[in-house]
Amino acid sequence: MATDLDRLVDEAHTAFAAATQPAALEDAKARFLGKSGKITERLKALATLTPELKREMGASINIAKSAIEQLLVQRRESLAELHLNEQLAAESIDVTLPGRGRSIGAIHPVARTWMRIEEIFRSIGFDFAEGPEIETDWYNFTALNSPENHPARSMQDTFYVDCNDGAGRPLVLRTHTSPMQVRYARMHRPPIKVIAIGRTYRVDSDATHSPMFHQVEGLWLDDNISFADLKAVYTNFLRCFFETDALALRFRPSYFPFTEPSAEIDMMFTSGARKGRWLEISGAGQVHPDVIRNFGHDPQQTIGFAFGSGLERLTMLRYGVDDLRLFFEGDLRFLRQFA
Ligand code: 2NL
Repeated sequence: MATDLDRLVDEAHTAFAAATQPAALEDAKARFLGKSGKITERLKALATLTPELKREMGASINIAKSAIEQLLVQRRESLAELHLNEQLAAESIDVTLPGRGRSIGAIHPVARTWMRIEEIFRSIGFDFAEGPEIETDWYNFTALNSPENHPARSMQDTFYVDCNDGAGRPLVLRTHTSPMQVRYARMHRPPIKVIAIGRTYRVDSDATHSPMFHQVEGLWLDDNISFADLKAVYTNFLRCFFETDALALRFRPSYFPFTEPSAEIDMMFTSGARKGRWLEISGAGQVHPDVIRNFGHDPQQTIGFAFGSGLERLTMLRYGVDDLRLFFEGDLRFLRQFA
């Protein structure tokens, strides 16, 4: 009989160990200690025995019963601990991991050029004007002497906005920053010394043209401003911008509807690694008398120059960038170099 009870205790031990969830353990408990469990059945069976045997067997069964109860308590505790450990492992926070941090941004090279230009021209007394990128046809073309049938005014060359200024006049994405200079010149009396920088748009997209690009334009008007002043101002700008005095300038005759005479400005580094060939850097000229009139000023009293340069071109020359498209692709490997 004792061996039968020992086997029963072993059986309970095995059954409890096999239960890996609290609910399964309680099921296993019922099989031994429940109302019709194996221990309970044996206790019930005592009723048919003699008092002598009843006492002896009862004591043995109770010993087995306590052993099973103890096994049950142990298994409950070990399951609880197992569950806690699993939970701790699953929900643990590794405080030694590095933080996510924030990546450090950088100023775009074209924006850097923009800021440098602003610093340089402010240092010699130029004001800065910013204005709309959507312009009327009058400010963008007519005021600047662009003939009505000029190809620059065609849909092939200019982005037209699909609405008008309210008086039926067409709106365009400005093709240069000049309309802002027209606005500024009409709001001020000479002397006028102003720079307009910003985004400009043309229907043009290939290896050397982007539909959006940046322009810087300068305008200096007074009663005696000449090409000599243009040369001095632009030379000073290039020397500051490229941080060298070792550069030469050349003016080549050219044509723009808004200036007369007009010139292309070329520059050349005269020493160092970049020494050697003429680089086109700007257009310029004496502001056309008709344009002065459109400013609301008297061309007999007011004279001066204007110039226009591309920011992307200046940036490429300064940092040695050889492909315009790099500025617009947002490739971090390129941009990080300017951080
Ligand atoms: C170019 C040519 C130029 C101007 C821009 C200008 C502005 C006003 C009046 C007269 Cl409001 N002129 N700007 C003048 C000459 C040339 O730029 O091809 N730049 C990249």
